[in-house]
Amino acid sequence: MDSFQFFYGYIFGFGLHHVDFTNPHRPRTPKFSAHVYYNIMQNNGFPLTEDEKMIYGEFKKDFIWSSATASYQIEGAWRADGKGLSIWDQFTHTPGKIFEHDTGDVACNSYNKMDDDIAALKKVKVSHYRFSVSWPRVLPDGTTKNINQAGLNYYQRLLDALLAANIQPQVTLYHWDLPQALQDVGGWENETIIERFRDYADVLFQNLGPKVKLWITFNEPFIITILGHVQGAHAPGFNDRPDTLPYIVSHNIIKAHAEAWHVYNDKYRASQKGMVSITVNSDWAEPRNPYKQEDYDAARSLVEFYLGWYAHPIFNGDYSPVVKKSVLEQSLAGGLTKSRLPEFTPEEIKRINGTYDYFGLNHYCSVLAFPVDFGTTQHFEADRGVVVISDRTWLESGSVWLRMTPFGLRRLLRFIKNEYRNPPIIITENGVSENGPVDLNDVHRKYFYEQYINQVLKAYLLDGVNIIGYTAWSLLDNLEWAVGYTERFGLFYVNRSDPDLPRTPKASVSFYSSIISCNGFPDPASGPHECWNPEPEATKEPIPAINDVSFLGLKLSAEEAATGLNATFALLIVAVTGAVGLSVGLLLFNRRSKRD
Ligand code: GBH
Repeated sequence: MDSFQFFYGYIFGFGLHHVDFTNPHRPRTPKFSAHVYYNIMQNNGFPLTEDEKMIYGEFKKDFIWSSATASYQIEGAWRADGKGLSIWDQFTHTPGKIFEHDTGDVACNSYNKMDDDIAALKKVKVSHYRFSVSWPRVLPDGTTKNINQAGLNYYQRLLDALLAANIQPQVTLYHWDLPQALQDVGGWENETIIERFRDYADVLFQNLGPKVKLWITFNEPFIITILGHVQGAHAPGFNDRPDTLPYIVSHNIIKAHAEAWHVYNDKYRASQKGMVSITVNSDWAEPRNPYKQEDYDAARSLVEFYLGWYAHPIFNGDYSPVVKKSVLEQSLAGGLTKSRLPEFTPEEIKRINGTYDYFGLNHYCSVLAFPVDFGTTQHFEADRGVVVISDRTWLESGSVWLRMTPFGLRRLLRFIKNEYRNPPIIITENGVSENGPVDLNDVHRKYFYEQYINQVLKAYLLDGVNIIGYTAWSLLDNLEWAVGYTERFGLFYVNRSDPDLPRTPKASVSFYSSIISCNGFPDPASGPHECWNPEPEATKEPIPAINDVSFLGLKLSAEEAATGLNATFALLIVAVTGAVGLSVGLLLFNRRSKRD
């Protein structure tokens, strides 16, 4: 318990119990650590929780194993062969929008390096490849008045190369690069975009459809809406009407999706026999305080506003009751006479409902939610009324927003099963980043894929979720939107200081590839299994020189510091400065062992 600490008196409390020294009775209250310690004793150690335990088994036969990219993030060739400009060309060339002024002008130069990309896919042994079509590459001004044959040819060649490699294409129509010409007339805010998108979809179905069985209309309508039209962190960069714009934009996107689905259904399904759907993204949310009903409601609201916003009209019909109620109440609170959420007519509800052939899901992480009352503020955030934080024990990644939370994926999959009547689900993105120095031995990514994919297996085998595919984001390190090339999600490292932009596999490639070959996780107890064959470590890149270490005014290179006398050196500084010195000594020692 907290007690007298000699020189420090009562200011430091070392106790498992808090003692109130202002109270003559000196009451003791257990701290959180007391509960933690109690559990350690009860368990006589640290057994894995149910969430953490691996299970073994296989996915469905003919499971879709894929990896994904998007046109603006990899293609480059931003003005080649008649391509029109997109809102991302415009946005990245606007000063102050992108970290270090990075652009997609060259990106991974995939427009000219198709063979390298196919070789990479073959190495991973995926059955599918998810890529997106650049709308302005095919229709430079966004309309069908002018079809750019050179652009179509590029995608034709890509499809042929994939099929020749026995890799099935999964094609996204819209991964955020809207033709600038359409933005100039209002973009997603102008409802004529619905027709434009339908016509664009028609061109792709007609020209590429004979070679494509899997289509995705929109990638992440939530991000298009919120980052593009509320926060302004993504193109087109609007943040001036957070009360109305998100609802107008989303309304048009949902209708555009439905029209594209109907075109396929009416004109192409019979001959092409493919599947068309939308990919929504969502975090999973847990209550910040598991003892508070309000926090459960906030967690629910977060997910309803994330994927429910789009999935409810498409899978169940009309906007979700939670979304309708929240926007209406906040609108009325702000003195309006009706909701800022537009209404679908009964005919529209019918036309949109059921426009799916599977459920496309992008998922990265979970958050902890709690409610916040924003008063009468007229803003999307206030309508949702939720704020989120992370649990600080969740492992970090190369992106601040992404903490490793494998358990959340299984819960989200169960949510989708229960909410939308057990549709077939394809995970169309899931992955993790790193930033900073290059290390091809990406243990964090192996861990991420192992843990997340194992949760997907649990959802399938234990919860009966109808999961038919999984897609790793991303095949290549690429332009990570507003943060440029700093956050690297690739299975392959792309060396940007080499003008040839070579792709080098990270260690996670052979690991993911093993999961694919085994179609899941074989039980090591019944092994060894031929399919399970991850390479022990990636090809070693020479590690960039370690910076000089400055300590107590001494300039030491790590090499010098480490040579000969790790122990002595560490001890020496320990003698001088105590604990701080010890950690520096250990740091240098660690670096040395890593280099060995
Ligand atoms: C997906 O978006 C995208 O489909 C894909 O293109 C992208 O590369 C990938 O995930 C990784 O981000 O910096 O705090 O403003 C997922 C949604 C959009 C979440 C960008 C993070 C930036 C948050 N992501 N967002 S912040």
